[in-house]
Amino acid sequence: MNPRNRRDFLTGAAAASVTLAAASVAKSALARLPEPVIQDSPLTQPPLIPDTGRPYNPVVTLNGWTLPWRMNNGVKEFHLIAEPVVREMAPGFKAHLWGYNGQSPGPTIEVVEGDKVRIFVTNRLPEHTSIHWHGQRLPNGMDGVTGLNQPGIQPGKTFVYEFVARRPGTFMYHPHADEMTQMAMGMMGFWVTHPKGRHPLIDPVDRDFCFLLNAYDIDPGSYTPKIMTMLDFNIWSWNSRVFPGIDSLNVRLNDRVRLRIGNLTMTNHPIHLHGHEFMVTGTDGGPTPKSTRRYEVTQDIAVGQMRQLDFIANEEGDWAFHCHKSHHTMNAMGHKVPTLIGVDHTGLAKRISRLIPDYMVMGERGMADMAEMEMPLPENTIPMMTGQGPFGSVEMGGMFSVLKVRRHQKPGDFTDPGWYQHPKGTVAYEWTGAPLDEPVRQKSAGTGAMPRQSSTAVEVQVKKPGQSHQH
Ligand SMILES: [Cu+2]
Repeated sequence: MNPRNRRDFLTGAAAASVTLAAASVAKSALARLPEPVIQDSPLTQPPLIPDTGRPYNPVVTLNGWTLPWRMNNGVKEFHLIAEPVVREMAPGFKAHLWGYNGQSPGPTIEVVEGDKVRIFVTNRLPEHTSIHWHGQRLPNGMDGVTGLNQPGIQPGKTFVYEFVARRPGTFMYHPHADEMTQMAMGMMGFWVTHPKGRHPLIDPVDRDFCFLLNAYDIDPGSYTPKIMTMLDFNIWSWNSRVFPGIDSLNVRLNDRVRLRIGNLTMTNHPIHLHGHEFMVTGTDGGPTPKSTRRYEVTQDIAVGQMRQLDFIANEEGDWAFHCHKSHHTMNAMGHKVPTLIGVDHTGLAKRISRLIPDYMVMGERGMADMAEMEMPLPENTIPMMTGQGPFGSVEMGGMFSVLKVRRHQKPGDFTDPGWYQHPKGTVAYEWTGAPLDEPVRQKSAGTGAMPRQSSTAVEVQVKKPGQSHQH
């Protein structure tokens, strides 16, 4: 932006704030800041229908919300407050995080391609911060890297970022100041730039959902993430919520649905949708060329990446939607339990319980028991795998939700329709006919390129639950 444009761009009151931002914010300037909106609820808020500026179809942020703006001489003005927050990650489990405007992640920012945007950032953290607008084309001095592009925003100060949202797509924002701490504490948010008018590569959709993948290391019974953890996180969340605290994605049968997902964890997540195939219609660089699109049911999302997945929700039901790394669909506790499948504790447990009355054996038949048990848990901890479905425990945690496709969901209605009522004869059922005979096992030594080498059978000794003899 050349100096002349810059003068045009910074008009009136906002220009005054910019001048003051690097020093202290005077009372007169504060009076002119856009009113910061603080969100108290961790639940999914309805889409924010734009009442000023170019029209667009708003997104729905899963367990989140969109930040309202103020239009000031053709500039969209937003106000973010970086501050400590208490985030309910699931009912019964609260985390002490850092975030923006009352929640972690911060609010989603929605603008339209070509919009002039001014974002005021007030720092109420105990240390300096900054915001990097991940993926955007912008003037170098607005890129938010502390020390490189700007000084850090000191506690109590407000800085102003200004740029034109030049290309449509899916973006994120996060600090670029003491990043290890501030990201581990939950400072991040989503950004969507909608196309102005019809775009050849961006189809209009009926429902547009977005959320961030994030992760924390919070010991059972505690509230604050450990910030030194590099890879071994124990809370795998979508928008700082874990199953069963993640809201379902509720859509109408035959809706065109878009899922925008950004990854600000320290590992990749293969995101898997049941019952439908989607196409990757957008990546970090914006909409994908049509020639590159193909149907998928799982999309891996690497660290720092954004992906936009489009599909038609044309199968009714309650469809699982989750990260396919099985440890990422579990909550804390799962990591340090040894594998005890096949280990018979009979006798041992009885002897130990004489010494420790509360002693309980875990994992002897697999871990599913954990989901059913009324196990005593430390305060502020939710079970490793839980969540009641219509047929019992879903045995999930972490990065898991449900896509609910319903014939009678009204257009624009995002409320939970309840569990799917399966038509008669369309649910897997128990076989009640003749019992299983011992199956005939293949005894052939094999032929061809790789015949069996040894005639000595090597067998793993397996002891099944409820059997005292070996077999
Ligand atoms: Cu994952």
